Amino acid sequence: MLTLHHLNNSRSQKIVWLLEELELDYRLECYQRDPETLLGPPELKRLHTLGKAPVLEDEGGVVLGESGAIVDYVLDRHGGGRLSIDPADPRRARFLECLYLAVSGGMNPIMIKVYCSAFGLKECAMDQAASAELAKVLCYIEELLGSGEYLLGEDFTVADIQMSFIPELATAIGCAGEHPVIRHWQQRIYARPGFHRAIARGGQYDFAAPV
Ligand SMILES: N[C@@H](CCC(=O)N[C@@H](CS)C(=O)NCC(=O)O)C(=O)O
Repeated sequence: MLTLHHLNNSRSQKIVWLLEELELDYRLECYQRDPETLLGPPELKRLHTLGKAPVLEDEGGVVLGESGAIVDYVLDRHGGGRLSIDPADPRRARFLECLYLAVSGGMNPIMIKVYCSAFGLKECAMDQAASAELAKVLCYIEELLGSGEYLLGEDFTVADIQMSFIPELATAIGCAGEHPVIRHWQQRIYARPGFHRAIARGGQYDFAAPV
């Protein structure tokens, strides 16, 4: 059986959402951030050298500590084609781009801004450059959504789950900008029963907390 190690207020919430959408049987082990340092507990380090959440365990000694890889692994091994775009589908290339953007190009400017803020460097040149990059990513998400329901058109996929953190975190750090199309998409995806089950099981995510 799958075991997901989940830290409160962290990106492991997206994996809870994924597992709930797929209606998989899994064990959820919950950990709390230290209220002062906001770091995860030492137990996470005993599971995986990186010591961060999420960590996913599966039969056969699988222990994965990187959220993007966890998404790929779960879809490959347990997804049965659901929440994905088939490799033969012309939308596959865009789907892959979304998955990578959500964990790299989209998260990088957010993390730079979080660190700038934590180290008293708000509004320094690096912070401003990160704001400009984040604004581009938000414009691109809006462009991808266009007039479609979801990022890949009419099909809700894991790309919507993964990408959902970018505008949420952008809002939390005061860089959301005006993106009505993104707002409508957020309302649509957060109305899903799978999202509500994930919140009930993993807890409400406080996007105002540092990532
Ligand atoms: N690249 C990793 C990053 C994981 C990560 O930074 N997790 C944060 C929560 S969002 C964490 O565990 N922080 C607690 C700590 O560093 O002690 C992934 O996407 O899985």
